[in-house]
Amino acid sequence: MERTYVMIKPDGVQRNLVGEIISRFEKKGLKIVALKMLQISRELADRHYGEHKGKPFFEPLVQYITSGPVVAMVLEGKDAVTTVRDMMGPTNPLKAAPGTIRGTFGMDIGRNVVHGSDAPESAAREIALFFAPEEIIEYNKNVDTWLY
Ligand code: FUP
Repeated sequence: MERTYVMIKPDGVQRNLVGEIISRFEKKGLKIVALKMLQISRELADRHYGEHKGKPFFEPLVQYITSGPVVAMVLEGKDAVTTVRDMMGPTNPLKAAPGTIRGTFGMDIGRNVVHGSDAPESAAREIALFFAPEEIIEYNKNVDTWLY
């Protein structure tokens, strides 16, 4: 099963959307295998968003992501990376279809509520950046497989 890194950003926490967003992923059938709240340090933000260093939006992005607590999680399921990306909608919430998380809850590219890894390789990197191996829990759900 594929895993992806998902993070409810500071605006999502401030706006009381934590339960709503996690609930969407749970109802879809993705399995939560790690979950925690944390305050991102400047150093961690630099590492997480390293690919954007030097871009004009980098500094505001780091300011934003370190501005308050985030809720970090690892989700597991079939095509988890793409499934989460489709559920979030594109980076710019104004371009995101109604019904997606960003399309439903966002107005500003710099306050886009949620993060999800963009490829299995970045998922592996981001999971390792935010979680120690022992924080990721392997467990079975006691339902028939078709119930997820
Ligand atoms: P995404 O994978 O959808 O999170 O998007 P990117 O990795 O391209 O961008 C990471 C974050 O940088 C976005 F969530 C928001 C921010 N960003 C801007 O503020 N302005 C831009 O033009 C592009 C990205």
